[in-house]
Amino acid sequence: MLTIYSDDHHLHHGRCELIDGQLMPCFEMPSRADHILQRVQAQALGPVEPPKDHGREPLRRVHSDDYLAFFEGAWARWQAMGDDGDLLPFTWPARTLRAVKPRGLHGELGYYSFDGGAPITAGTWQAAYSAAQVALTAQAAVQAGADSAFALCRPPGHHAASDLMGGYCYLNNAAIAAQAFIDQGRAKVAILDVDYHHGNGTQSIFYDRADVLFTSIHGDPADEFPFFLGYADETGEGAGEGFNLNLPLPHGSDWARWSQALEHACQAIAEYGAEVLVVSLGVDTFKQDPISQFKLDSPDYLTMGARIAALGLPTLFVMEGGYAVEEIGINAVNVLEGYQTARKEAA
Ligand code: OKP
Ligand code: ZN
Repeated sequence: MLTIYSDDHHLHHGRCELIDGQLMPCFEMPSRADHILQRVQAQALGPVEPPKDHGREPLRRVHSDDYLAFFEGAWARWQAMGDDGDLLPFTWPARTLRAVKPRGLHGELGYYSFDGGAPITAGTWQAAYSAAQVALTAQAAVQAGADSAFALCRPPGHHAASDLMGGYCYLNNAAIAAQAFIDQGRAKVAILDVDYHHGNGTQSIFYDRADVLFTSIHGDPADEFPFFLGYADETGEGAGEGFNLNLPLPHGSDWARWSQALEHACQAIAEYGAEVLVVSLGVDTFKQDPISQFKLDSPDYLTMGARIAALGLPTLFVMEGGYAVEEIGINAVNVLEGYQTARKEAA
């Protein structure tokens, strides 16, 4: 399987995040992608290639122009104010307030975010832009006929909505790739989001559309980030009614329980008649993940990959979360190896 990877992710290294009442070093750190790349190479998964630049246009198909302009320019504005720490929002247009767009940097940042988990640093735009190009380059390989490809994206993307950053995410790599498949002539694209957290950004981008089916298995938002989206009764709206499937699971869910939800999601994808599959691949479902509450073990990821392969669809894997840094490479690449082995046996 081809892997697309860019070193540019090193340009994004947030200093700290607020979690459980404490300032902690960011869990979403550069060594995550480094470990995955090392494992891809150690297991000889396949060639590793840099991204091609597909430009800004495919990003504009998913994100608003004003959001992209704000994100690209935010660091320079922050610097001009004489600051060089991480730029973080601290006020949001919650209930009783108005979602007007303020003029100043901090107001605008609150307008374009939904939490304080997405710091902007000097290199964040470039890292996120390159991650989107990683996704688009891997997408192009699948569109050109490859059975599968792995977009080793960092920062992740599935929490980012059309004009909102949050949850470590800025540009929605998986959504940008799914939209590229549509724009290149695919009629039905399925997204399977196996990250521990609900992919609220991806859901919102495709919520009123029938050409992209969004399915997600995640920690019950009643108890888990992002809290305000990801419930089972969110089934889509308008033309998209019936094309959004949320499968929330309780804290402590293990492979026995998780794999039932995977079966459910896979059946929905098969019934939908998808032509191509985008997997939002988070491995923060791992039992030792420091911020998550599922109990999957490393061998389970091989089985996960094999079940995804049984769908028989061209598949683009897009890296999302996973914070047990020592094991992230083993777990992520296990999914890809499980997939690849099953596809070879089926051929
Ligand atoms: C991203 B992905 C506030 C952050 C709260 C956010 C978790 C984001 C997970 N400091 N936690 O889905 O793995
Ligand atoms: Zn996650």
